Amino acid sequence: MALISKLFINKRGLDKLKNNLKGKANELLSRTFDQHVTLAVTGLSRSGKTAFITSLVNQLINEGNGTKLSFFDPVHNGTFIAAKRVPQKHFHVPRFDYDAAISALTAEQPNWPEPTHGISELRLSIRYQPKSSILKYATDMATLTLDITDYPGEWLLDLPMLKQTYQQWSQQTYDLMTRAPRAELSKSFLAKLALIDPLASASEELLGELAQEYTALLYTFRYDLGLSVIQPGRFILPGELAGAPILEFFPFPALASIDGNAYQNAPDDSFVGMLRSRYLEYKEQVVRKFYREHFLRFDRQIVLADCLTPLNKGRESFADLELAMSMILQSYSYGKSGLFSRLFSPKIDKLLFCATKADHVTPEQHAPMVALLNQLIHQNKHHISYEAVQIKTLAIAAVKATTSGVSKYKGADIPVIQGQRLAQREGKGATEVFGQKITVFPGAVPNQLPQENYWRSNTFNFIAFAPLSDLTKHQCLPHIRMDQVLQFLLADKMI
Ligand SMILES: Nc1nc2c(ncn2[C@@H]2O[C@H](COP(=O)(O)OP(=O)(O)OP(=O)(O)O)[C@@H](O)[C@H]2O)c(=O)[nH]1
Ligand SMILES: [Mg+2]
Repeated sequence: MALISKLFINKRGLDKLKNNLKGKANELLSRTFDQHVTLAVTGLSRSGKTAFITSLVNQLINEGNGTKLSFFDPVHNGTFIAAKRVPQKHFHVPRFDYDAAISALTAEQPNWPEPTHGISELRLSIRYQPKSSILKYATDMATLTLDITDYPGEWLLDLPMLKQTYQQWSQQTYDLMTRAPRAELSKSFLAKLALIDPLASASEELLGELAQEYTALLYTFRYDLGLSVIQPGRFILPGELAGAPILEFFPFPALASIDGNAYQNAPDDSFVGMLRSRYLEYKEQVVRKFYREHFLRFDRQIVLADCLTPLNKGRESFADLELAMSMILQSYSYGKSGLFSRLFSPKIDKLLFCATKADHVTPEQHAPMVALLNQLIHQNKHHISYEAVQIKTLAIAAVKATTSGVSKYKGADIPVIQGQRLAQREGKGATEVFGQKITVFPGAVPNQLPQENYWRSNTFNFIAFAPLSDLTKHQCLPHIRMDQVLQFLLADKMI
């Protein structure tokens, strides 16, 4: 009897041990197979990065609470379990302030999140039931760790500088500053430069003043004229470099007229010597460093583009967006001839372009929005060969601020949107909400790059809307196609 019970205990013990071991093995296996994705979100200032990340996080952590993610397979198939915020990976990178953003959107008097000025990070841990991958044999529950990075698209505008000498960059910038729409505003700055002997010994004070003037011009180009090509990008979005001398340089156009030898041998303390060394330092310590420390670890990239604001501002603003997009795209130009792949070895495998703020137009305009963004992207296709990178384009609204419907006008049905008007001082951070509710047809979006006749008869009327007023923190934000965003970016990692 004693022997039988001993055997029994042993058998029980053995089973326990086996189960324990199996559990440990499963844990080990699932840890080995746990997925990790580093998602980078970029776009020029005001393109909608903060709203996008806030909505993406909000949709995932509140899944099940009013979520409309029907095109996101893990939710549609019921394999999504839950998502939560966990401490981010890099403690030296500022935290993405989700709480401030969601508080602004869900306040009694709702408002858009404040503009941000640099890089930030946030980590989500997403639990799901593996159904198709090898993981299903090991565990009932797997984790996808998602690192999200927000960084200014302006920083990507600097990539082309890496292949330019200070002389070449000066010339190119000068060409831009002497053409409409920048020429008029640049006149007085360029006149001051014309009085300086580039080889004379530099006054640091004058150099600092002129750098400030150049920076002020860049702010005006961006926020008053609505232009997109701002170089160097850090001058208006310095991040942690605000006030550092590395940001105190500017283009010096007179260089074309000085002798090549004199330029090469210009002493370090001459005007041109000092400008040149700051330019070189900027390329090394700022541009190259950003690509090395951040860009190279991104797995998937979302590029947000607000095409509607430049369309509303007019031809020059739109043409500048075209140029900026082609500069930004150089960072994803992975073909063998691409500048980027010659300098670095990126690993991005999915690239999503989103035309943001789609709730500003009536739904049938979303297809033209996508077509327009595709043209902006593909006009550069002859230099770009996206080897091994999957690309998608979507028209989205991260936080939908309007409702759409149909209205009668002169006996005919016309599509309209309705929302609460917002008066906004772009770029300065201050926003003011008007209570006025309006119903409008904002106009048609051209489905290709607008030609001369479009600008002559342009009736597009972009209206800034306030966020809807009945949003709450623990419910999902209303959106357009954020589920398709999640499907493209994450679904293949959650099978
Ligand atoms: N209606 C609507 N407006 C949006 C949406 N996303 C952004 N906006 C508007 O665009 C503005 C800029 O959005 P942000 O998310 O702050 O843009 P950002 O790219 O983070 O801007 P910076 O931090 O300045 O670089 C907001 O203040 C809103 O007015 C959207 O989905 N719908
Ligand atoms: Mg932001």
